[in-house]
Amino acid sequence: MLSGIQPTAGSFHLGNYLGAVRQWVALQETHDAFYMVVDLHAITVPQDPAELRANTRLAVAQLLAAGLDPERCTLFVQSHVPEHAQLGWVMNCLTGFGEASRMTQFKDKSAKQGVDRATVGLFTYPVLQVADILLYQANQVPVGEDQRQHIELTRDLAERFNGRFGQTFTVPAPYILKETAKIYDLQDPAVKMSKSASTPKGLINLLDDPKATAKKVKSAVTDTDTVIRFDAEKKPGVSNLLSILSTLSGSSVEDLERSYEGKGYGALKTDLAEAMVEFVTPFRARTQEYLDDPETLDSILAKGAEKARAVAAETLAQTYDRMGFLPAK
Ligand code: AQP
Repeated sequence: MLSGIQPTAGSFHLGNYLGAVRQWVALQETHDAFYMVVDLHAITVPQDPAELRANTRLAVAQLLAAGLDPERCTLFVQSHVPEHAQLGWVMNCLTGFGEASRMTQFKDKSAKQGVDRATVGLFTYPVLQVADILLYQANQVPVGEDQRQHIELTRDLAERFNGRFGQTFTVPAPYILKETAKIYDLQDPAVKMSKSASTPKGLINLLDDPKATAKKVKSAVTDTDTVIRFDAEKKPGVSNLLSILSTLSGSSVEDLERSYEGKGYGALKTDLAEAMVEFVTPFRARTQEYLDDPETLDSILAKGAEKARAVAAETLAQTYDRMGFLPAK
């Protein structure tokens, strides 16, 4: 099991948490799990060095606050394991230019920046992601729906390499939970909640002031109907709120629909705002505790990098050998 998260946003948003990190916490109990903060991916767009450093520690603190346990999983920073960049180059040489050009995340992100400003790194970041996954021989990758195409690319490249050079890589599958595959913008429930595309009112950052979070929930866009029912097509706003509340409260969407029969949207929003505040208040406090102890954070990361490198180095050595690189004496 392998997954990663970018350190770019500062605070994780609700989509990151429900779509990915929450699953990471559950899966560390049942899988040999590798989780990383992907700083190499972060530099596909310009970064201020001091901010990147601070945001990387902040991302690690949030992952620990969310419940990752370094005794149960391998938690590390991508740049601490140079094999990522090394296998990334190999995978670049196996990827067709047209194939990489079809990645919709690149198209969306480069369109936002303007093609002339987009970097070659942004263009090939899905290929680096392929290397991230294959290095650990991961068979499952817990991600949100937006990453499905990249997992498909990973499968294609793993099969291509195995076909050409002999069985080397495990072919992974995406692990995407239907209920939280895509959390939508609270103000525009037709699009995913995203740090770069959402307006501040549509985006819930986990480290925001809980009062501001409650306010955003209460002003979420719904519809002119009054019935609380899950219908992603006709009632995207209400359905989004139901999905979020269902995951946070542990009640099924059907049970929630039943319990809100005859009640208005106000009741749903009030309960969701409460559930959010209940979740983010201790999360913020725990994140701060980890940030206040950078030595512990750094020692967790050092141990994580050591464990990750042991696996990554073995896969890379095997890959180089299969491709015909001379061994370094
Ligand atoms: N809205 C979402 N719903 C469900 N899952 C989501 N993820 C992101 N947004 C949603 C999942 O979060 C994990 C980490 O993603 P990332 O580090 O790549 O963050 P991101 O994709 O950069 O987040 P954004 O907000 O989507 O960034 P921009 O706006 O730059 O594209 C991934 O597993 C992702 O699927």
